[in-house]
Amino acid sequence: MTKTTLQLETLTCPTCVKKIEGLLKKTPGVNSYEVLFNTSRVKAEFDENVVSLDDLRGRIQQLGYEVLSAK
Ligand SMILES: [Cu+2]
Repeated sequence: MTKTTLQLETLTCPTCVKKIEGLLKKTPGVNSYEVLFNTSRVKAEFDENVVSLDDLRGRIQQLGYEVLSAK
């Protein structure tokens, strides 16, 4: 299991959090996740054999949120 923290562009309302949570929930390989509204960060634990960090970034960006950095 791999852990990552993604820094997103500033989330402007709680609906953004719900949308991102919904996306992560249905993404195969994502074991657990937390979307932090105050810091606009996503913490996730995922299985690299199923989904890559690039894939996660891409999915969030496709949803309409810029991913500024990932570590
Ligand atoms: Cu919003």
